[in-house]
Formats: sequence, C-alpha cells, structure tokens
Amino acid sequence: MIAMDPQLEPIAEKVYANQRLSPADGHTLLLSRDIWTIGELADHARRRWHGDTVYYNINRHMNYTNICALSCKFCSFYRKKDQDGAYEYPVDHLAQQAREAAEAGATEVHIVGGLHPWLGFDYYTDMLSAIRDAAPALHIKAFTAVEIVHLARISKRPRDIEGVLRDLQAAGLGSLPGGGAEVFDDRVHDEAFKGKIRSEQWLEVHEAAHRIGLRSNATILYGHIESLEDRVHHFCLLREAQDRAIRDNHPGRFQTVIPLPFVPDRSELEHLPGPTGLDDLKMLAVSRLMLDNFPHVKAFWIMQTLELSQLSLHFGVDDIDGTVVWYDITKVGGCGTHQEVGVTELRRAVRQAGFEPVERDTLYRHVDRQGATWRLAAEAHAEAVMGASR
Ligand code: V47
Repeated sequence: MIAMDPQLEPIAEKVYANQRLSPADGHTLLLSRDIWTIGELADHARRRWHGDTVYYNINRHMNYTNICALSCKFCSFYRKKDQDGAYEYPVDHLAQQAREAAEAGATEVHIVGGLHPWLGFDYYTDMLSAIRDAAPALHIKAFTAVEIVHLARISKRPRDIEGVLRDLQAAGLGSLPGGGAEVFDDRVHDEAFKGKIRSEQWLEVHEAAHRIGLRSNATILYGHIESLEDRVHHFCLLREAQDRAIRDNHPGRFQTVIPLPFVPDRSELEHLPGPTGLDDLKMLAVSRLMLDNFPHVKAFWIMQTLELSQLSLHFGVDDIDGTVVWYDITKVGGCGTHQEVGVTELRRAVRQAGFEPVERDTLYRHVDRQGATWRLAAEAHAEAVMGASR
C-alpha cells in the first residue's frame, strides 16, 4: 500500500469536515505527488454535490471571426486582416449554423470570437436575435469577458458594462462562457497576453452579468509561464467573487470552472512542453477542492482528451463538455476543426467509469430526450403528473 503524503493529512481533515481550504493548502496540494489522495479528496467533495451523477450536454461551438486586435502568445487561433485563413462570418451564416445545430438536437450554442477591429455593435445584437429567431429553444452562451469589454468600447460606453450586457440579453444572450480569464496575474498578463483585460476587469464583467441574472463560467489556462502560486491566487479570486455574488444575493452566479491545459501547438509559446496528464488530473481535482462554492467542475475533452476526461471523473469532475462538433481555437496534433464526440460514446465513457450520465441544458436542468427532440425533464414530469390526475 502506498503511504499517504503526510502533508495532506490536515487538508484531508478539513475536506472531510467540509471546511474551506487556505491558499497554503492549495499550494501544498499542487506540490504534492500523492495523486491518489488528492483524487480521493476531490471525489469526496464532488460526491457531496452530485452523488454519482455526471453531466454532459449536446452543444455546438461556433466562432464568428478569428480576426483579432490582440496577439496573445499562447493563442494559435487569431489572424490579422488579410492574413491567410482569416475569416468573419455574416450573421445569416451563423443563424443557419445554429438552425442546423438545433435540428440535430443541440440545446446550446457556445459562441466566441476574436476582437474584430471594425465590426459594429449591431453585428453582435443582430447575430443574437437572428439565432434566437432561427432556433428559439437554443440557449445562447456567448462572448467572453474580453469580448464584452470590446463591445462596450465599440458601442462607445466603455464604462457601462451592465448596459451592454442588458442589450445583449434583450437580443437573446442566455449566459457567459468562462473564457479569457487565462491566469489572474499581472506578470503573466504582461508576458503572455499583454493588451488583454486584466483580472479586475474580467471579474467586473462577470459580476455585472450576475447582477442582471446571467449565469456564467470561469476558466483558468495553466501549464505555460505561470507559477503554482499564480494558480492558487486565481482560485482565490474566483472563490471570493462567488462569495460576493452569494452574499449580495445576485440572481446570477458562477456555475462551473473549466481548467484549460495549455496546448502549445502553433502558438508563440510552442517551445514549451505544456502540462502532462498528471498535471491535468491534479488541476481538475484542486479546482474542485479550492472552489468549494462552484457547483461544477468541467473537463473539456477537446483539450484534455476524452480518455483523460473519463478518468478525471474520479478526480472531482462532474461535467463533460459536450458534443462540440466544430472547434477552431485549439487543434491538437494537426487535427482539423471538426472535433466531435457522439452521445453514445460520451455516455459509455461515463458509465464505464461507474457514474450515471445525465444530459443537462446550459443551466444544468435535466433534459428529457427523444432523438433530436427534447424538453426539460421537470416539464415532462409536470405534464405526466397532470395527465395522471385528469
Ligand atoms: O478563452 C486559447 C483558451 C479559451 C489556448 O464556459 C487555449 O463552458 C489552451 O473558454 N491552449 C476558450 N487553451 C475555451 C473556453 C471554454 C471551453 C469550453 C467550455 C467553456 C464554458 C469555455 O481557450 C480561451 C483561452 O483561454 N485558449 N488558446 C491554447 N493554446
């Protein structure tokens, strides 16, 4: 039998007593090589929230443009205008893609893009309303905090983030994805993604979203030039932001944390090795343990692989995103943009790991599905009860 890392003993006591971990605990966990104990603790915390349920969703990721005013060193997605492969899609094209996604049974579209230098604010509201008209049941999760700040600038009200979000919400925006957070640290910011918004602004955008009733997610991009202290600091800032949302009783909250392993291929940081599988498992587990007020920890199989995502279900993860279909931001090992996993394969991976797969919508409501047709399980249940009482 392998002995437990003695440094983890006081942390284990806290986890079993449902007590908050300190930044020093986070650091100890990230330094420890005792992956089994870390996994066991994360699994304990995860089961307290979700028992043996594992969520997945049927979604489609869409990118409206890869033209970007920024040049983040970790990013291989962006292009400059007139550069080979640069694109910007008209609204009709995006609405058609969303319609096809809905016809194929998707419950969500996840839409992000570069900071396009001259598309006007109308382009974004038109995009949302065209998608809503084309596919009214689809939830639109769109625009990272960085894009929201960009939209506030182009709509000439850089300080009115809440007003911009309200306009987008009125046009059909359902929630915010967690992208663009990278690592909340000024040194890392200046070296790897200078020009992007800093942590305070990223958090302000999410707070404004929560105030007006939008739910949102949060990411951390790890395994490049950040330190372990930076990762812990990032977790603490997210945890405090969620504490404030709960304390202030905002109608919106953070739902999910998505730790994203840095994929070096074709980026300016290509010389870096990127994280290993053990780093990935540890980050997912420590996210669960440090972010005790985030209900969900998601593995994004596009970056972690489906095989590791399956294993990560024993390391604190309760959610796998998703069927995806198209993904242009990272393409591991020279694969193209068509990156899709079938529902049968997803469910099989979850079952084989000993968990119960549950299809969810974006807001984690259970979905009742017959082929491409679906409705919320609560609605189906209410209808069945009404039927029985007639
Ligand atoms: O914002 C960019 C990151 C993010 C690389 O909210 C990279 O449900 C790794 O945020 N290696 C987009 N990561 C993905 C994202 C996301 C994914 C799935 C679900 C959700 C959600 C959000 O990907 C970007 C950036 O932080 N990224 N380049 C790279 N080379």
